[in-house]
Amino acid sequence: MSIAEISDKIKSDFISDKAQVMAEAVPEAVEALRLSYLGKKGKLTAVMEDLRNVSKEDRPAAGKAVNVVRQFIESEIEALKTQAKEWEISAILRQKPIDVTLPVSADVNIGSLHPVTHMRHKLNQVFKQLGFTIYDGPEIDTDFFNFSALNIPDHHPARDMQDTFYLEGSKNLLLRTQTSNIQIHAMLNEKPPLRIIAPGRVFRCDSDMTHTPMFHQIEGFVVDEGITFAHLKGTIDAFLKAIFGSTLATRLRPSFFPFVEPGAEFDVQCGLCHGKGCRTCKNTGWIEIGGCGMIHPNVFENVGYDSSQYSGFAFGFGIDRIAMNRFALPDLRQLFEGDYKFLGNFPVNAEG
Ligand code: 2NL
Repeated sequence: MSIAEISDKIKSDFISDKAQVMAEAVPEAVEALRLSYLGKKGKLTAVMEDLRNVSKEDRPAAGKAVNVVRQFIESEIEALKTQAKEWEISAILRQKPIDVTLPVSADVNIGSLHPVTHMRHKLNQVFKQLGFTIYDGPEIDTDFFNFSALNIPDHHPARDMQDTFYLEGSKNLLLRTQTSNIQIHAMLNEKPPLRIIAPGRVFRCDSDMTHTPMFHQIEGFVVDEGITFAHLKGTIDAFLKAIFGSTLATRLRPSFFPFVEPGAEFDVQCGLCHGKGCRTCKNTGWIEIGGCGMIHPNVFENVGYDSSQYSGFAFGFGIDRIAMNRFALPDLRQLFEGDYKFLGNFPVNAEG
């Protein structure tokens, strides 16, 4: 046989050997195939060596024939190597199937809600159940929405620079000192009947163990025909029992706020001593929560509501203080220092 004929024979042998390898689909078979054709003792290597024995005039044609087959086999082997990598991966997958239904490792730190966020969610949920809608408003507002509309007189101490953050160079723009500004916006935008809560950040020039310059508040109000103090009392009692526990008593004490008449402060029985008196309630048996009252007719007038047709009640309290009480925190400021180690002590998630 001539070199060209031998080369052709090797090529057709290779094609059937390759088919065999493809059928086996084992990565090692590819290397074995390569060695048996292109290795030191390979079939094609042997033919290349035989070229030396071919006469000078026939050698170029014979060499060309061998080379064509060699290039063919080399490129086929390269393609098989790529294929072998896939076989390798499928072999691994067959050996160790990955169970995608397994739970994530227990020591992954998924974090938790900030105590104030948790409390805010909880309060929103309770008030939603009582039929309230959540309303939002601006943290920077004008004197009208924060003070005048609320019947706070021009020379009230709350308007003092020492208590309120005014924007630089402004006597009119300020950081709201309570979320009541939201209620004024709501009353100007909507018509009664209204049942709204306004949660948000508020700002006051104050900082010590029990005061931070920024804190969180919820104010709520109801406006309709025939709203009485009894509705106020029932609502306060219902939400305090939902947050602090249904076995604790609640009470109202007469108090004064310019935006309500009559006004009151509300307390819940101390959950630690059940009213007996302890350090947390300073031996009074009660925890002070917030203020409330019947909306002052002047406030209605300021937003264009007819106070002979409508009446309403309003209330306000700090979210942070409630979080402090529920989580037994000694220092309010800890809530806003952003210390991961501290916050990690309160592993509450969205379900509470
Ligand atoms: C507090 C203050 C109170 C209100 C808030 C209110 C809002 C409007 C009209 C009338 Cl728009 N009143 N809010 C009323 C009484 C007390 O609480 O945060 N005390 C701790």
